Amino acid sequence: MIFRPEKEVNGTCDSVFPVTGSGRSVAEAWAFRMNRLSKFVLIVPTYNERDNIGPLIEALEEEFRKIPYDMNILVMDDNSPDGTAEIVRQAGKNYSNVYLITGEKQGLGAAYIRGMKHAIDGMNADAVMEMDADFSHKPDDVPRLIRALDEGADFVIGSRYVKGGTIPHDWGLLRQAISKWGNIFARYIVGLYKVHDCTAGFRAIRSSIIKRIDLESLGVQGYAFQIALLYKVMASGARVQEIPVEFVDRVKGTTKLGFSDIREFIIHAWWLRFEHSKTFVRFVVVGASGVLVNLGVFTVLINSGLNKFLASPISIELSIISNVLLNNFWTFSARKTKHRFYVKGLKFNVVSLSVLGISYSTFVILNLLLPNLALQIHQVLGIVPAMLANYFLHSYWTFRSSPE
Ligand SMILES: Nc1nc2c(ncn2[C@@H]2O[C@H](COP(=O)(O)OP(=O)(O)O)[C@@H](O)[C@H]2O)c(=O)[nH]1
Ligand SMILES: [Mg+2]
Repeated sequence: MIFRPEKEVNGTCDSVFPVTGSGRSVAEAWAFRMNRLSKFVLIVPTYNERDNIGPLIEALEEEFRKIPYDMNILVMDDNSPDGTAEIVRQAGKNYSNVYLITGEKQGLGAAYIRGMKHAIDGMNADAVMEMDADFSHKPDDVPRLIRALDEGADFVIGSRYVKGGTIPHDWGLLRQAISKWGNIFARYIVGLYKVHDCTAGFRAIRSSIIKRIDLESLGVQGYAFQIALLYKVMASGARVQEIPVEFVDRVKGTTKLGFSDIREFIIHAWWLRFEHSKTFVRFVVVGASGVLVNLGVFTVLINSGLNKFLASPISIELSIISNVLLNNFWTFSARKTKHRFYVKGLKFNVVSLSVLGISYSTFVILNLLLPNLALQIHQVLGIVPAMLANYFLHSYWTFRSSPE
């Protein structure tokens, strides 16, 4: 259901921006660019935020007075049982730029997808913003995000993990771990390593960028939406910029982040990796061929009477050599690295030796702990940690692309 307040308010906005060095007020400088962006829709998803949403709307309206654009708030409320929607309806009577869409609870991502489609197709927004309702994202940071967009970025992230950005100092270890690991997954599993805060829900995005993407096909319901959207916009070549923000812990209400969101996030991260990464698929194929080389050589060597503690590292070494040759000339062949060949060679050797160490120590430990298992099983189990270490070290160090 879409609610539109009937009362119209004249949307004049007195600028409180200081005068810049050039003698032109920032508001004038912004207005200069009005032909590019003019209508903004700030989307706020809510589920049981009755104590936060009223004050947030007030605080945002206060900020909007400093921004010389057509600023609007679209609250996406999933039929919160606590009556959040009623508070938004009341606010809509005072402010003509407050909109509300209610619906069944399907998750944070589903709410954003519906909200963005309505903002762009139904309200003709030039840009949309994402913002939590719980004051974790400070309303007075909104102008900074808009300005970065205005200055040329396509996708601005209010980031906790760039220099100057912060997370709450009293955040529990579990909450910190979820946030940090979410970003580690997004950066190193999905491959978004150029962005430091991939899971942030404080963003300003040009509508033209979202129009390039089929929101319906993102295939996410919950918090995984943040990485799914970021992945697609980066793949489409959007200019992404992070600006530092202080993330404040909510004072009222409770977090809605649930186990099903975390599960969807992890599965989706791997899905994006598999679906889109030719590199990783090639790496897995090369890895499988390495397993065959490793086990084949190992079996031949022990059958010909060689001591198992010698046969193991020799076969590991041979499989590493075959893997790295294939990875260099096939898996990572498209990567342009600025390093000279000998630097790559040196890095390659360091990685190989550590991987050999990991694989061989696993073999020796398993041999001592579980002497009744077949030797081949010890040898294979040694491959698993080695393969992961091998991929990440080579992908993010040896064969890392140089920045353009
Ligand atoms: N519409 C809608 N909003 C949601 C849903 N889940 C969370 N939210 C809102 O999304 C924002 C972020 O959620 P929050 O619980 O603060 O997550 P956290 O900051 O990661 O702990 C808040 O404004 C929530 O009310 C949902 O399923 N539907
Ligand atoms: Mg929150």
